[in-house]
Amino acid sequence: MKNNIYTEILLHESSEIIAIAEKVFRFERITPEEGLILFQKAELSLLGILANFVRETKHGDKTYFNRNFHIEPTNICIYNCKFCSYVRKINTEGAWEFSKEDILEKVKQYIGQPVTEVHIVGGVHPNRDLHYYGDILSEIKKILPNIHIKAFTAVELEFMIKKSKYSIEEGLKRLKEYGLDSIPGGGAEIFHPDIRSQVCDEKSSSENWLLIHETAHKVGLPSNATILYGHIENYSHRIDHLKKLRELQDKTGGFNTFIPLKFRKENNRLSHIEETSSVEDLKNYAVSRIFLDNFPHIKAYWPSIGKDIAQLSLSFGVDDIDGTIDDSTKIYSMAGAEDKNPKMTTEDLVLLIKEAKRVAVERDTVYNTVKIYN
Ligand code: V47
Ligand code: SF4
Repeated sequence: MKNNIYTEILLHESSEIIAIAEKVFRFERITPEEGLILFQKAELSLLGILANFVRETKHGDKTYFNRNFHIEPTNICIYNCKFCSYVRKINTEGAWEFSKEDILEKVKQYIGQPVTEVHIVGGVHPNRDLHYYGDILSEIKKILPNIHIKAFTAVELEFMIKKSKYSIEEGLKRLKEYGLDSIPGGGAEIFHPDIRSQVCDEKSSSENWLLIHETAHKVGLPSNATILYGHIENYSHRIDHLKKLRELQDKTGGFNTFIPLKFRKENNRLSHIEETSSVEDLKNYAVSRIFLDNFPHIKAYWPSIGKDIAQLSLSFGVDDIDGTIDDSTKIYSMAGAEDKNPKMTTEDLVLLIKEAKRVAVERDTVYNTVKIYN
């Protein structure tokens, strides 16, 4: 029956698309050229079937989430990426920096609560080095000894490690000693130099982003990866990005999750660009799932994409929807995302997953199962 339906759908596709689809069903890796063809020519319905095939082969109906909160220590940043809505210069209106005490007070609110992860990212503050942040990490671990600390994008790491005069490897090892457990996927944006030079010229190069993640994997820190899509890039730049990630993952196996981040246009210097449609967003999740055959997980980050598309994405290759968040991030509300106070209870997340006829699995950061909600 299922085979007949697939045949019916494939009847409407060209022979080159059918050949790619057959490769996916045979568990063969698709080439960058084939990835580009999928972006350019495949119907959304077929992409959904292929991405769902890969997703269900890896995870069945399981859909992951966690109990987490964010800390954004500062929006003061030495860089000025064109897409960034929350960056401010020191001593200007709207700039914030939480003191160590403020940060630790926030952490104390979670004593006795079943959160498993704190996600810490912010601007690249000119005066803060590795030891300043390292000290905060170790204080957090004293307050919540079992919490997993996923902290600092490669861009923040590059700066603080250099400021403290360490090599990348030594710096990451020092941070691990202070309490760092893994690295989030931010700062990747778009690796292709033609686009990177136009949207975030000054900050870490793609080579350094990849090197920092490679080194993190080497010293035992797993990480995530992102792409910022839907601004001035085209499909070939997206495929170039995915190719570089797939190659690094072949080498290290240290990435857990790939998180496509949809460009949101409010309050930044790319506001003249229209945001992508939902069809484009689903297509992007699906091609990412099909192309990144060596990434265990694809995440729809609901504070950025919205709850409805996050729910739909579960049929387009996504198996993870991030976590409870607890209204602790401003990055996306300042850039125009629908949810101005992003917060979901465990019950909300489970319901969202169950409505999509999937099985909700609470996980920790590295995908150990905490609880299955049947
Ligand atoms: O690197 C900034 C992005 C990222 C905008 O690892 C924007 O689990 C869209 O990386 N429109 C930081 N995106 C957030 C991030 C992240 C989020 C959730 C989970 C994980 C994880 C990582 O936010 C930045 C940049 O790519 N960003 N401004 C904007 N206007
Ligand atoms: Fe700074 Fe990050 Fe904003 Fe770029 S995206 S300006 S690095 S805070």
